[in-house]
Amino acid sequence: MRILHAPDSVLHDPSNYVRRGETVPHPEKAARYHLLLDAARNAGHAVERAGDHGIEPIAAVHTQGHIEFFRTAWSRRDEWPTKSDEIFTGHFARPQMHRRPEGFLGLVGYHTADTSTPIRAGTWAAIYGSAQAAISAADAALADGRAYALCRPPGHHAYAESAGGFCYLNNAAIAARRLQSKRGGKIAIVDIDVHHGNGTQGIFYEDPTVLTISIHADTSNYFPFYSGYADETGTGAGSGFNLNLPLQHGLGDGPFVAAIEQAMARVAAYEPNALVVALGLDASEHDPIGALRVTTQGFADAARTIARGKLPTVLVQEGGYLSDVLATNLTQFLAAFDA
Ligand code: Q9C
Ligand code: ZN
Repeated sequence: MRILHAPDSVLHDPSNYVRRGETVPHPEKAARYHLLLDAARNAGHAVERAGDHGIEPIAAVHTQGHIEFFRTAWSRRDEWPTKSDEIFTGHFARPQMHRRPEGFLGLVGYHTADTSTPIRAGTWAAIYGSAQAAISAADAALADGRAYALCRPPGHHAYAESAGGFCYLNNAAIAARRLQSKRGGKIAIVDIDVHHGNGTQGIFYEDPTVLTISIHADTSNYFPFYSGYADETGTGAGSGFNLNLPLQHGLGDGPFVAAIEQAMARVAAYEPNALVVALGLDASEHDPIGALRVTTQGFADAARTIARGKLPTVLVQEGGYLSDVLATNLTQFLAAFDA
């Protein structure tokens, strides 16, 4: 399988964030890029640097304000009161308090939803490169039937104008719009990251031409908390085109793969022209921030279940954090997908 990646991914390497009330080391480290890339290369896949397709495919998903904010944020750091290698705020816009302010201090909290998406000198280059990997992989999937985008930073918690949950630009959503612009018609997104794909859901919530499905650990006491429930089914023209399949914490391969089977049955009924898989690997039993107990065999079964759909497919890396099995889970997923 072709593996599309962007070396600029490593230019963003966050230090700490607030998790469950505590400041802890940030798990979305640049080391993930090297580990996943080496794993794919050692497994014999064709590793390719992503092309530069410009801002237009990103602007198909994100607002101009969001893009300009992150593109220029580091160059505005003289507007930030403290000098450190990271900009992040404690002020966040709320649903009833959502004016986009002019000043930089307020803009940081307008375009981020939590403490996990700091801005560093290399953040824009890294998130732009990560999005380009998704775009290049979409093109590769239309040419070859499938491709893997090694996206880092990840994307599925990012909304049209809000970063959050380690995510800045929604790579899976960008890939979906790229597929749609090249191939036309309907696109499906199946998100198997252990966290609800809230940003992706939000981006397409009123859109019947992109079916969004997320399988994740129940969010009633787990990030992202404020969405991910089974009664969120879309709105307006998008009614009926969002499906959430929350799983009780601690469940393993059987229920995880069964939920993916249910998702793929819905995808088949929808008859899309292509599929995006938001491929988080943090449902792993060994993931440091996960809440499910999926084994390497479970990920291989998941891959076979998705591949049986026989759709042009872009696999977009989402979460999945450093552990002894992260590399193996990726290579076994890719091997099973291709078999
Ligand atoms: N108190 C992905 O896997 N934890 N993101 C936040 C908030 C954030 C995970 C806890 C977990 C984000 C792409
Ligand atoms: Zn995740």
